[in-house]
Amino acid sequence: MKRTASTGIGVAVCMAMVVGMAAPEAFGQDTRRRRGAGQEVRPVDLTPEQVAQLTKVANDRRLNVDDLLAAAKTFMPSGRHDEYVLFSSGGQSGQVFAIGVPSMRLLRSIAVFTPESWQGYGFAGDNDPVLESLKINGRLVSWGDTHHPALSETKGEYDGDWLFIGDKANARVAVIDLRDWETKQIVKNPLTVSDHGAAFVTPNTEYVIEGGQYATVLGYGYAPPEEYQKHYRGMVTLWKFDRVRGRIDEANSFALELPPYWQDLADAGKGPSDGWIFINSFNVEMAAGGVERGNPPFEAGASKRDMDYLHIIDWRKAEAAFKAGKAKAINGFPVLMLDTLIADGIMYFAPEPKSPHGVDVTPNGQYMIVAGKLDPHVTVYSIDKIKAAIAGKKHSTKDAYGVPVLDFDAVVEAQVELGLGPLHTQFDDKGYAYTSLFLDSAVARWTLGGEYASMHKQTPWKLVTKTPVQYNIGHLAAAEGDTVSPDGKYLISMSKWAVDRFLTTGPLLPQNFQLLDISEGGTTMPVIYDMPLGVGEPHYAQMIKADKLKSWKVYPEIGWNPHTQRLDPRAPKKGDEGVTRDGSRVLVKMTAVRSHFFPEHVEVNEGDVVTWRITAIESAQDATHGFCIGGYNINLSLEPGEFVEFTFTADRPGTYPFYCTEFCSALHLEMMGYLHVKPRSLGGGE
Ligand code: K7E
Ligand code: CUA
Repeated sequence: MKRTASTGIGVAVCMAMVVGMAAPEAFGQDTRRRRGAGQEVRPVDLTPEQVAQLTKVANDRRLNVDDLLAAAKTFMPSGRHDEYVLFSSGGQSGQVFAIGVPSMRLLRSIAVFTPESWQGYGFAGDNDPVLESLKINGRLVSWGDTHHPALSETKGEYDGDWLFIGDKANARVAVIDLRDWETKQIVKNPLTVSDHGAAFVTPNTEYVIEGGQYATVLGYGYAPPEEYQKHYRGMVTLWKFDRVRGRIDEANSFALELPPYWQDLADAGKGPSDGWIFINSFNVEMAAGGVERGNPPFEAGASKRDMDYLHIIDWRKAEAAFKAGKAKAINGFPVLMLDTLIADGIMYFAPEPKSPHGVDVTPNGQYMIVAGKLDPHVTVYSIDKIKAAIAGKKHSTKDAYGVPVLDFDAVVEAQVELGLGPLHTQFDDKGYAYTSLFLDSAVARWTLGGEYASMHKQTPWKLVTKTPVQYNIGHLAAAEGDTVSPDGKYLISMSKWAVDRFLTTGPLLPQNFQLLDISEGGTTMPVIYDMPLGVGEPHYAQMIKADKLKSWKVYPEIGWNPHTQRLDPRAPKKGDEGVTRDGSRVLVKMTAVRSHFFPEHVEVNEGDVVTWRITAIESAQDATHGFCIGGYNINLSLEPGEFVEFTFTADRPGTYPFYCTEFCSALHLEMMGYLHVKPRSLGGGE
């Protein structure tokens, strides 16, 4: 490119922006100081001057040596990429958040149960397929309470292909494709209103597990609270996952009827416990509440007994019973009833200290760790002992519905005293387990026993250290922490209260994600980062090695339909644009490229039903366009190669500018056009 001395830079900048090259040198910047991914880094050898400089910065900012080390462990130079990605639930925001570790930078939100305009999720005109998928019994339910994300697994390892997440409020499970990080499917549980133990996967993602929580009359039935024990029931649903289609296969999914205890979290067995599902429960008392009638409140009534029941379910036997036609349809969905579960030996209970929250299977599949929030211990169950107890019929009692209860002493391996309010447990590569202590506001590190003790030469089942966190930790998530081979290194404390950790943001405060360095063993386990997350209350998260993700940089072909994940024959091609009419139905075929839409004027009559198709004919990474029509509640994200179709009724006459909502280029503001809706009074719509 030729340039004159006086105007060269300006022309170069303009040209680069118009053709869309991301060419920083054209902006006259010094790019040499900015390091890129993979660029060579020279070892640090501080000169006395640099030491003095660093010391001055530390003292000016009142940082101590631990702070400097923490900063060095988490700082990510521009252009360098994080080693892990944390996929976190977004709580009441209904979304999923992706966060880089160790930098703790928010990389993206993924819209799941709540319409989100930046991603154009739920803003594609009338009958938007996203909004259709969010309807429950015909009513739009446009938010979710996301709790537990689950990465798909192959042989017990995260494979980086899919992410599942449950909506506690509305008993839904979503499927996210990790190639384009978009929600592809939402299934609504036809049995229950709300859930909690969702989502968890079996080691080869045969099933996505959705456990329930608050008992109800299955299938949206009705019964008064006096008939709680008779008519209310719990459930767990096994959603069959079809990897080829990348969808939950509803026709081959089924559920199990459970007693009206409040089932809580679930985990799938692996290795020696593969084929089993473990689910906690509380309110075995079947308290029906009713403070207003002089009854004890739920919180007291549900905590009277010392023991609740760990549900131990043989999912392969359950699958066989389902395939043998033993399920009964409730609201059109197949359910294996309690009598079948008992007769076929599909489900057993084991007593567990009262009001437990988490159940977590160790990486070797040998032990199930149950944390009882009202008990200072974690209780460790052994799968070998469980199997032996079932085979040897060591169940001297039954529950009120006839489910055999295995003898506590026959199945328990150890109880480890950790502190107040243990909730959830994660694992590392050094034979340690990590348990969140809600009431203590701490993370406890303790030793596993069995083969872990011999392998790591450690005293089994023993508390090693506790690190205080701020404050009220719920879940925790370790690097690859739910796999058969956790990485250690990092652990996130999902602290529920922040209180004084950040600037006060009004009475509503952010959550506090705290990063702990767990790379050293023993009593060293410092907090090295506090990340405020002011967008909802996340519950659980999973952390995957970033190089396992196979994310697309752009859609594979121009005209790609993300709903079907293939090229769409309806996608307008360049040169094929235009507006056609068939009676009162109008078809708009449009392309979008830096920096114009084609066509730029679209003329319709009041009352026309307009189908509008846009292809983003871009193949450069990050060359995303938006498309909005103000006043019609329409906004799209048109990622490179993407095809979008939407339909709406042009029932509001006027002159509507439409424009690109993503700052895509220097002439982005010019990337616009007009929708002309001719009023009936002027002959439109006749
Ligand atoms: Cu908040 Cu897993 Cu729903 Cu525990 S859950 S904290
Ligand atoms: Cu396209 Cu802004």
